[in-house]
Amino acid sequence: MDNPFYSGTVAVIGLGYIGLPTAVVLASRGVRVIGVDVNQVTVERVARGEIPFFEPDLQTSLSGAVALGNITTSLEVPVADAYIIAVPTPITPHEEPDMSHVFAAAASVAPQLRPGAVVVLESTSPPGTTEELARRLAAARPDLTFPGDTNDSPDVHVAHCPERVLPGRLMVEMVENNRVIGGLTPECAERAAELYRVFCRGEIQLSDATSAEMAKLAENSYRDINIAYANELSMICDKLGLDVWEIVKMANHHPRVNILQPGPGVGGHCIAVDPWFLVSAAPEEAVLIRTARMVNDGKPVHVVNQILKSARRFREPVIACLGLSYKANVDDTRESPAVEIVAALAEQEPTTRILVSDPMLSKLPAPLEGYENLSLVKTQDAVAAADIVALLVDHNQFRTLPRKLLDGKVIMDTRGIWR
Ligand code: SAJ
Repeated sequence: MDNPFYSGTVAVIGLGYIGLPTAVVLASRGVRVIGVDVNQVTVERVARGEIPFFEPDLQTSLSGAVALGNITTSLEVPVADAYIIAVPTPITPHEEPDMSHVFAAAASVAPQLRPGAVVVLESTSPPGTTEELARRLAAARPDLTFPGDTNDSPDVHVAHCPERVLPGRLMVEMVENNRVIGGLTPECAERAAELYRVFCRGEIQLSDATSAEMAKLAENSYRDINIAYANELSMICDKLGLDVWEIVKMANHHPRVNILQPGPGVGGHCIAVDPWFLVSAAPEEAVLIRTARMVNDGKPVHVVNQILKSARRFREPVIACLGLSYKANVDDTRESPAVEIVAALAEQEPTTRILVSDPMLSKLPAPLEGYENLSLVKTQDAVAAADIVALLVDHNQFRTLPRKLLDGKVIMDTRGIWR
């Protein structure tokens, strides 16, 4: 209990998929947390103890933290002992990193800094971002010392601590995963590590900020490349009339082979985005990384073409699309290949009825609104009315669907769960 952060205040900037669980975990350990977001609805809902998105165990933990009085929310960045920046780092339409949210957060943190403060960037960022963040803070606060300004301990410590948690297992992995913490100086890394030791039971590896940024990008690019390999195999198998799931299962019996699962494409706000940061940082060198992105981005088009090929066998085909989220058992539809596939079908076949079902969603996501041939219905109704059933997400509810409902239908199982 000698950790200074137990008696301090931590501001978490960004109450999204990473910031909110981080704020909740800190608050449930007794730290006073102020969650900051630019979205007024989020700020109000979290203050009332309501989660803005589904994640197992998040609701219980948030309710507990609110009841303890350890978490409050604000639209403004307060004065705090530590600041964790967990804001989105998307890509532009030209696949360049868009760091505007990080630098806007830095601009709002700067006026509140006091000597002794720690600033941690959690958002996945291109190499060099944490250094740039510190430069901007220093420019805004010439009255304070920053890492590199002095041989003594600076007034403000700055570090990068990339998140590694898997949506669907956030609350478990937040506590149990090992973490990398890269400081602008070793002392910065150590100060930030102190903060994360409040809740992190995994090993904390200390490094420099740019190496920590690079390590995170290497992790997500590694996964993207491996999924691309599975997706490329699936397209080769489609061409050759082979069962890719059987092939992957056989190949994985080799002691040093572990091929991932093919799917309809790669979605989410991490794997489909982060590798582009490396492509942007080293365009000539990142050949494999760019190619993997293109293979995975090409997979939804392949699935659409397969569905349309089957649809031509019917005079007035009805297509059921099961699942819209980017992966199983989450309600997040960001960069979802399923959404892309359904939108392309609705667009390309305006007279074909498309019935969509996702037990995790109560309404169609924005990109699918306004199509007259598209409706969100119950799974069993969608399947019963359909000629073609396209399984796009491997939600548990779809795994347990009675198989006899599928009799006589053309099945396009992009996740291989009904084999
Ligand atoms: N997918 C496949 N086949 C597979 C595995 C995944 O098609 O065998 C697809 C999923 O359906 C989904 C996409 O890939 O569309 C990404 O899903 P995921 O479960 O692989 O990863 P995310 O995006 O939910 O979380 C990743 C994780 N990174 C790694 O596993 C290296 C997580 O640890 C990170 O914290 C997260 O990105 C992040 O925020 O960076």
